[in-house]
Amino acid sequence: MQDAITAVINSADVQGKYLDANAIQKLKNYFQSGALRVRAASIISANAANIVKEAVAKSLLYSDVTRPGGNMYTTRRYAACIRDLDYFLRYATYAMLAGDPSILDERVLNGLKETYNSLGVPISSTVQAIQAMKEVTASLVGAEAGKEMGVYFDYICSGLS
Ligand SMILES: CCC1=C(C)/C(=C/C2=NC(=C\c3[nH]c(/C=C4\NC(=O)[C@H](C)[C@H]4CC)c(C)c3CCC(=O)O)/C(CCC(=O)O)=C2C)NC1=O
Repeated sequence: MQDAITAVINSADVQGKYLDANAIQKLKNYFQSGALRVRAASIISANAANIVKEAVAKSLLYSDVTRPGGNMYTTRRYAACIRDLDYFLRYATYAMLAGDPSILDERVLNGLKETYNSLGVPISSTVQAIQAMKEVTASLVGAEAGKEMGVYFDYICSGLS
């Protein structure tokens, strides 16, 4: 896993150089948004179950996926879907704290699309649910932090598409 700081330092180190103005600016932006990131993470962790529940209500409930024959039909599969959404929320929060998406590649997206395809988990409905989590989260943490979380929700969606 990388974060905004190691990303900047690794890239300077590869060139055997001190940080240039651009790298310093990246670090400044990251440190300046530090309090915002920590505050957002704390709001999200206190409301995680509700964020998932509201997002499901907005996007999946009473749709084809929850009806007989749908991929969320049966308690076991419904629970697996809720669990997956909670994974996405938790790992997007980690990535937002780190200011870097690499943890999503390593722990979430690696092999996920193939797993979903082989189990018939519909990607488009999953993406809709993640987009709904993005909206619900933004309404809780505010526009600025919501935008930052949105980067990582979108990252998961493009990794699945
Ligand atoms: C931390 C990283 C991580 C992720 C991301 C993960 C995902 C993941 N989701 C799975 C299943 C599943 N995922 C879903 C999800 C959904 N079905 C829908 O219709 C909805 C659109 C959607 C929810 C948004 C369902 C229903 C299953 C069970 C499918 C089945 O067994 O038939 C499986 C197969 C094994 C299992 O059932 O546990 C994995 C590995 N596991 C991990 O360890």
